[in-house]
Amino acid sequence: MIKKILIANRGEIAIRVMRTCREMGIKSVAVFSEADRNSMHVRYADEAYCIGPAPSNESYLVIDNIIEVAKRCHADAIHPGYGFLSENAVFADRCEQEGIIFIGPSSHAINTMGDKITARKKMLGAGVPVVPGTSEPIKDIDKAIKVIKEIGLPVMVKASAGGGGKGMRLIHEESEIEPGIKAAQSEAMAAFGNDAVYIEKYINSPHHIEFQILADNHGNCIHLFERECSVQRRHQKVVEETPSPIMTPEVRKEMGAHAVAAAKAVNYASAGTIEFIVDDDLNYYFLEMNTRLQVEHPITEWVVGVDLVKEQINIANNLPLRYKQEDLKQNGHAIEVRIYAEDPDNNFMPSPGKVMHISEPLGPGIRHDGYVYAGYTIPMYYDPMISKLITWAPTREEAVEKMKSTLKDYKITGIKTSIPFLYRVMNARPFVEGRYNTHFIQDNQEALEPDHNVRQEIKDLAAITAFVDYLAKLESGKKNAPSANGNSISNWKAYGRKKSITRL
Ligand code: MV4
Repeated sequence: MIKKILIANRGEIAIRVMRTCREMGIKSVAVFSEADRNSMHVRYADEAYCIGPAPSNESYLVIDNIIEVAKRCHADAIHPGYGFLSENAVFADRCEQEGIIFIGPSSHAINTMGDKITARKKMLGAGVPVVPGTSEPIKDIDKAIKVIKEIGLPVMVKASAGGGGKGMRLIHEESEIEPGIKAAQSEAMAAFGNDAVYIEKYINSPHHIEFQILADNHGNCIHLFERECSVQRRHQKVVEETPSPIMTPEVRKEMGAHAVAAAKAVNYASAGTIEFIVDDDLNYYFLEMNTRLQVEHPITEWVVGVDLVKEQINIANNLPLRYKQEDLKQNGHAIEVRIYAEDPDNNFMPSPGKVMHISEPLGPGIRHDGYVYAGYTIPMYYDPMISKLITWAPTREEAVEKMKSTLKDYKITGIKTSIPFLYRVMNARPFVEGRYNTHFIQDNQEALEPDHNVRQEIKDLAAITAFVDYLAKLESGKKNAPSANGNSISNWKAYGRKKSITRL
């Protein structure tokens, strides 16, 4: 049984994993870069070791240094968190060679799913729907043109070694096919050292819906339902929620079964996520599998009532899954927002620096996974995500309202954060009504602008003023007809007073 785990990560996820270790009576070991000496994950762990200078390719990504610490402190296992080495098959293999348990899937599963063309082929074999397209690397442009004519334009060219939006290209018309494929190939070579690209039919305005799965080393696999992750900005998720507002019980059941089939096709063991793109008619297609614990795992934990890190550790201990599919159900509604140290009112510029004050929200139905504290300086070397706020309520409507009031309660000074932007997302009508897809942020730019509420008030006032004017004109025969202009001073006063309470 695992008694000591090295957490090969930093920030909120390192602490998240350590909490479950503590709960399970497992010792935790932190590793840290020179920029992270004062980081909370170092303080939280039972032991901590420096593994190199600030840049992650000299610390959190150096396999030899991490393995050396694990051996020196006799850790039984390594949890990679997300990012860094979490989907590195070489690292998973190396752990095994060194007799250390990698808390994650096999290198075979990581490799198969990491290569998108191989993954597509596997899914086709397993009867999982994939986007119509090619399942071999494009070699011959004339053949590619023929295939594209069959599929129909527009299409996407994607790098086989890419994923998460990296190495993608949209092709609208025939003249773009040849240059598009060539450019995609050379970009893929430069970015990944692998020029294999494939083609998919372009799905317009899709939803991003993913299924959480858990699989053990005994052939058992279950899904823990979906997460709706369509609110994204530049392929970065901003908000995630479960259940998806567009899902039906029938489609959920079918997609869940396909997610399990996808995991079984690569003999998956551990926690994993199957990403689908879904169109408005709820046609769904496998996109990729993430072979790690994801940032947004807490919403699933809350609605399904499962500690995913605990299950990962149990699976790594070779225990059989303790849940059967029939045991699981979705209870209530959870929403997560990602809080970044960036300035949403200045083109999302990174805003590292010293946190002067932080008052984290508390209360029923609120979870906060973070790591920063007052006096802490956020280093500029890593991901700018500083925390995740999760709300739960019996209904979606209440979970949204709770998130709005929780964002109002959350105060951080010293740095800029995306909190005001997230509030505007929670307030935007398409989000409130649950009618949004991956174009949500683009399609609602005006409503998501800093002074939207103030501007809306000006527009409302203008409309009222015009209406009063109109009434005045209708009554123009009468004496002392009210003049809109005559009233406007008090309107501006009202506006000035309101501004301070409306503005976030
Ligand atoms: C697509 C697509 C439309 N059609 N593939 C972007 C991230 C990567 N995981 C795949 N992505 C997309 N693939 C086809 N055939 C549209 C996207 C896409 C997207 C997908 C999910 C969430 C947000 C997105 C934003 C833009 C484009």
